[in-house]
Amino acid sequence: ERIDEIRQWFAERESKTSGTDALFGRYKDSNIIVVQGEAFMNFFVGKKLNGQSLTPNLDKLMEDSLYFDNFYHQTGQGRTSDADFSANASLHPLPSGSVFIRHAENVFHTMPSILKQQGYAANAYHAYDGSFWNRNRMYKEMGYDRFYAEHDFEIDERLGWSLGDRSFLNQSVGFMEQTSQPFYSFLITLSSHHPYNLNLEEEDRIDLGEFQDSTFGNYLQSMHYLDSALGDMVNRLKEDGLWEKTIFVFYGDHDYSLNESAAVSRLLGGEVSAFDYERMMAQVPLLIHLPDGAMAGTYENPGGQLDLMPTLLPLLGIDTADYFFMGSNLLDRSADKNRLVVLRSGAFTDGTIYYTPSADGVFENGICYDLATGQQTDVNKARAGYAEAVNRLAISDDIITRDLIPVLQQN
Ligand code: GP9
Repeated sequence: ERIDEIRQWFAERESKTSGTDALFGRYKDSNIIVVQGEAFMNFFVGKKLNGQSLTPNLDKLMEDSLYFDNFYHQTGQGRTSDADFSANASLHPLPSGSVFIRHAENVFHTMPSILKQQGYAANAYHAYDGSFWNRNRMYKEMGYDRFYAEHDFEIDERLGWSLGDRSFLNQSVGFMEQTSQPFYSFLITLSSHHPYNLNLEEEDRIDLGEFQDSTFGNYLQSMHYLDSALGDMVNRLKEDGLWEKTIFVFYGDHDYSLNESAAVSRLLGGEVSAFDYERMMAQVPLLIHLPDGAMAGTYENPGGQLDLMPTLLPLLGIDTADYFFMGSNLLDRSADKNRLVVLRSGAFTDGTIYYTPSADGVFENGICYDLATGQQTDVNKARAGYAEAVNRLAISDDIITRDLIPVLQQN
């Protein structure tokens, strides 16, 4: 019975979208490079500190990219591994623990495995101990050809936990140059990990002013460094002739583990309400650069990490209808009226309201905000969304904990 209910949910969701977007298949056989940025949030993107741009390279990249500025991380206790799982399997992470550790042996419809069937090479890159978050095992199960971990890199820039992002991204592009095309490359940066106190070269430093010698200041500094490393990576991809053959994606993985709403208010030059701050802590940037720079602009429709695969695969001409993805295509605007971004906490948004659950789990005790005003509104406006959010999380949990994809696939 439960299997039928779950099948029904996917079938109904499918029938509510046109299933196509204007760009379907336009970038067939392009390479895909996805960079997942450690603790990289959205609130400082495009902002200035003491007259200096915090993210000058992303700002420039945005000029010919799609920038989703109402995009949410959907992670739980599995942090970086949850972001990876959400983006590469389009299911919600678990309410406790990490899917990478608890259910690595399961069958999932993953980005590398789907692209491998289309003749792609698929590699993962992360310059740290390969056993962290059970990646050695999980990446094999997910279908990557190879996982380039710490021992594959020359540690010629020691920073934070391991190799500095600048060298990591640069050496990773070197490996990609040796890889048959088309390829899918998934990279996870690391230098900007908490507690953010990096011993940086003078040229990577910015004047932190009032935030000097604070963890918040160090955070902004480490984000600026990652932005700079990304800029160098993009330049190298352009020099090497890969840029025009590649869909390049950057998104942040999760929040920054700080409670700094007063500092954020000062950075942004205006009082940030408790609700604004809560929402900021849930938002990360998503940038997609298409090979011909098409569709550039800022997109305000809400989205989340689960939407990555359903958005990217159609660009390559891959129909996602047969896969059990819980996310939806951000470029299929016919899906907007049914769009609901559900966070692991149970919070959700449809782009007009944002619901925050209460700790006791009673619907009426949660808070519903009207996004047009930023003010609290009648909680009943969130009733339908709440039922759907609870349903989605339960479906995803059942699929994962009972390894249901092989069963769901049977006719
Ligand atoms: C380590 C890195 C950190 O490999 O991914 O993970 P986090 O602590 O941010 O979840």
